Amino acid sequence: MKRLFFMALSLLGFLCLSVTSFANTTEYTLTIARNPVNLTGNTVSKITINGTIPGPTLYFTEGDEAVIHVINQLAEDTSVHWHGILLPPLMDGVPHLNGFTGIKPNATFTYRFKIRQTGTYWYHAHSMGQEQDGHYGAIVIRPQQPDNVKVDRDYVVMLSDFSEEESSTILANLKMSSDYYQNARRTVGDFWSSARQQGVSKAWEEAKMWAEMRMLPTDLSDVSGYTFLVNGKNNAQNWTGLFKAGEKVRLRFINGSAMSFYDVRIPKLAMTVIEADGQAVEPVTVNEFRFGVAETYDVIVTPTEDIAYTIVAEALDRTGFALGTLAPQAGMRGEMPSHRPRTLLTMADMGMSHGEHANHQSTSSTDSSQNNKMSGQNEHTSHAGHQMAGMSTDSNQDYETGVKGSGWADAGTPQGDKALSYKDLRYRGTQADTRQPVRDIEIRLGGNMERYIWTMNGKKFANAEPIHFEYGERIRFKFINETMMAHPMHLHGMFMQLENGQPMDKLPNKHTIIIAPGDTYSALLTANESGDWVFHCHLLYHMATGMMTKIVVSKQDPNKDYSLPPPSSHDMSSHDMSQMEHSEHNAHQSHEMQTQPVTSTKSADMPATHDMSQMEHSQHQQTQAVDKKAGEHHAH
Ligand SMILES: [Cu+2]
Repeated sequence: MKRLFFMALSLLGFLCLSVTSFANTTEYTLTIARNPVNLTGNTVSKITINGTIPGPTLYFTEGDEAVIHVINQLAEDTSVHWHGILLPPLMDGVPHLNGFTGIKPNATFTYRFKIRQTGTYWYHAHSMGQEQDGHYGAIVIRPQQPDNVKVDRDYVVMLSDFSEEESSTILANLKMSSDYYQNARRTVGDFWSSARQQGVSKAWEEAKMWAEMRMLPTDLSDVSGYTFLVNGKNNAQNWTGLFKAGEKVRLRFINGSAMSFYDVRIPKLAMTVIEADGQAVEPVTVNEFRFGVAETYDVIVTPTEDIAYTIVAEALDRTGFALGTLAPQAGMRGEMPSHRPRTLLTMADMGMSHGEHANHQSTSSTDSSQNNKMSGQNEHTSHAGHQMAGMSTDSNQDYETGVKGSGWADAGTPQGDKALSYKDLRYRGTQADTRQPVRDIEIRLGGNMERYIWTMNGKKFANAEPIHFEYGERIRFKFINETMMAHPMHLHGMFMQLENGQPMDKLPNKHTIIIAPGDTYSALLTANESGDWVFHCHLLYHMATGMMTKIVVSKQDPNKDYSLPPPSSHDMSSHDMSQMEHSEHNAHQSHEMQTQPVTSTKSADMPATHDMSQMEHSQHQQTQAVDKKAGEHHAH
């Protein structure tokens, strides 16, 4: 009896707790306006949110009712998209979808949605090029329960690429000539240095091929000349996060750039990645990570010395850095980095050396580095070489940073350092849906450089038919990148599970997946959010010139049972590649452990993975229940 009473009491307590926390409304007002901004020595008119670039960081707690009033003081329509947030389609903020018509000049639009997730996200305009012009900011969602990741400091580190030019001017320049910003074009000197390496006739053949394709081997990025910012500060302004030696610091990295990828590192500090795209992953300790446009990574660092550490985000085209500082007091500055060599595109980036690639793998590591040189890369010890020494694979779909031997893969990671790879990402928790997909959807990424048009399955957005999914359907996207650029593919409204060689219940959730040049990737999706959602490349000028499509998820059928079979931890993805990858991953793991003392210490400074998984699991189930309720609501 006593026991029953106690149970009733705790149930009552639980109900009270959930009622109060569920009733919590968190309200913000964002004013979008033009203001003079000087980050480069020249004052230019840019878009600000509440007067600043980036806009204010919005903090929520899981379960909150978010209410955000957006006041448009621009002379043109605007919008706000909540990047990575699960919400009703009308609140997603894409004009001309789901009945949302954009926010007219001098009008106010109020966004309302329930927060059903935790993590680091961001918001930005989905109108013209406004995002490039300053219309973006960070979102941090804290868990309802005390956070299972205990830290002493917690900072947003938002990277962006600032230009004095207006986005409309940049787009016009690209339309005029796709190599407008290629000031780093291949020189006669480059030709003779590759001629020395591979003989004049081969070098000539290659140069002719690039010319015929109207591409330059430096095309890894197509806009340069940016000033890179950390939380809106340029390198001289030096954004600084304070710490006391020995403290645990959480850094919420957000790549809010319009067009720029980075290699991110903090010399002398190992980073333990705990979330990717806001979603929990099992801790993995790295020295650096390749950072795609629109992705986020949460890392934990523990600086032990009373010195200034430099946060280094080096742009992929090596034209600049976004720099910040972690220091025991303000005004300190760590070591300044020097640029790594700029890599050139190779045949592997073109997806043209797959045959060679297969051979490549079976050769010894010495031969591999020889191969690297032959394909025109800079001569230094590359990460790819390091990986190859300990692994054997004959799959092109290797989830490394691009196809081996490609310019994209050549991050210039020092020997012995570990760069994060997509296949390191394991969902922290158990994926609820471990079903095999019922069908594959092929997404071919293409482009026409002469007209600066970017396409999905050969069509630009204006001409593309939407892709239809049944509510609850399990599908697989197969991405085939037929271009020489990486495309960060972003799906609105739902998370994809990247098939990175992990078991089905451990596939990481991603809202944005970098598809490396000439590479293929696949991802699973449970279509459990009804509505119209866009799926697009997050490089702003690729999206603006057509690399976008619409996905339509049907309404829930009230007579249908959508309950899922219990998650299976043994189920592997039916994808052959993935199975191969899995065994490789184990090999990779043990390889890393032998050569990377840094990874073996991770359990010491992180909570036990097991406990975290359990907490995540219950959180996840809660989310599922909310999902279902939201779905039922739509059906009425
Ligand atoms: Cu793209």
